[in-house]
Amino acid sequence: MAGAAEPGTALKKFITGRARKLGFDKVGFAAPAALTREGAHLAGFLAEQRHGNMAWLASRSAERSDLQTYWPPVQTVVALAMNYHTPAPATAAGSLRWSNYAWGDDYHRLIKKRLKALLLALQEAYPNVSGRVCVDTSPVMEKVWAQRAGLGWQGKHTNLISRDYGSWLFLSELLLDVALPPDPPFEEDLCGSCTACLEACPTGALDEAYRIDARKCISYLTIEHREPFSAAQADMLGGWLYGCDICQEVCPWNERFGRPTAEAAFQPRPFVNWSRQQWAALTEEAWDHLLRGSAARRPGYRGLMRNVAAAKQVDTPEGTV
Ligand code: B12
Ligand code: SF4
Ligand code: SF4
Repeated sequence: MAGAAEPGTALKKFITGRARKLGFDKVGFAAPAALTREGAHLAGFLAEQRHGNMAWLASRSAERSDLQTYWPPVQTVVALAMNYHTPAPATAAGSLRWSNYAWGDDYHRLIKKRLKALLLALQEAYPNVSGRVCVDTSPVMEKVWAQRAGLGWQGKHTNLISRDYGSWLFLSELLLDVALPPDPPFEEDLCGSCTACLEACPTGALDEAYRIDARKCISYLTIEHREPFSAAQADMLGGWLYGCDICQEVCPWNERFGRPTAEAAFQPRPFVNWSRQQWAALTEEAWDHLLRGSAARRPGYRGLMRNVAAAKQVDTPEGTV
């Protein structure tokens, strides 16, 4: 374990400076207390089967609710966020919709690499410090830690929103075994009386403010659901082939503060506005080549083809969306 006498503010400055150089847009620090209230929310979510077939959420719920169960040496959570928003590519006639977060390269790989570089730089300067890097797949409630570290608040659509980038942020953490002074948590709820996301969700997945039923969420259905669709599930997809951005697109914080990322790796790949015909003609071999290094490999070839068959082309006066 690193020395408790380490000058905390200098270390925080070092971490923040390096993180920014590595392309992280927001950085904050939190103390790793057990998540009593949020753990109870997670337990309620699981008890109501809102997680669908994401058994991995349930199997490590004790670690999610208490970071010390996950990594006992933890004394500080460095919460980081990276803006991924890019302007929408022109919509071609007949194209199916593809969620912004997966337009470019796989964020898991990119961010993990940067987190490891951050930890390495830290250990070069402070050799006694140990750490663990987390992005998405670790049993860590990332939105909660981002809020505790002062990065933003969890909106009614359940995503973490910041004042300066809206919610188009990837979250990640560096857990450290050294105690650093925490930043003030983000205490405000800036949703106010707005309910735009709840009204816009086409499937009723946001059945209560701040709560999601993943089984009805297009993102879950197109990415995490592993079985063939029932007729009712297929109907829910609307024009979405992979993921869904509706609740974020209608959010006034994104309309006002969403801005293009400087990260070249997140720029849209050409296939994000392909038509159903183009997707339907894709062989498994071509899929393997096309989606190399993309987060959208997750449902596999068969899952994507299931989505292609179910997603609808919706015609509007402006063209096809
Ligand atoms: C499981 C998961 C999903 C599931 C479930 C979504 C969800 N909201 O939980 C599905 C597949 C649907 C999904 C979809 C998406 N996801 Co996702 N997902 C995760 C994952 C792996 C775990 C989240 C989790 O713990 N859920 C469990 C539930 C209980 O948590 P929760 O909904 O946040 O619950 C909190 C509140 O809702 C509230 N609450 C719950 N019940 C109650 C009850 C009461 C009474 C009250 C008051 C409050 C309350 O308290 C809970 C604790 O704070 C995280 C990564 C991670 N390790 O954290 C990424 C993550 C949340 N996803 C992310 C993204 C980008 C998305 C999508 C936008 C992708 C897309 N465009 O298709 C969508 C957004 C859909 C949405 N509206 O949430 C990002 C979000 C970034 C951000 N700015 O917040 C994360 C953080 C990944 C990352 N590393 O960046 N995701
Ligand atoms: S991602 Fe789409 S389906 Fe899921 S909650 Fe948001 S609007 Fe609803
Ligand atoms: S759309 Fe409105 S209610 Fe929903 S998250 Fe954004 S500000 Fe909050």
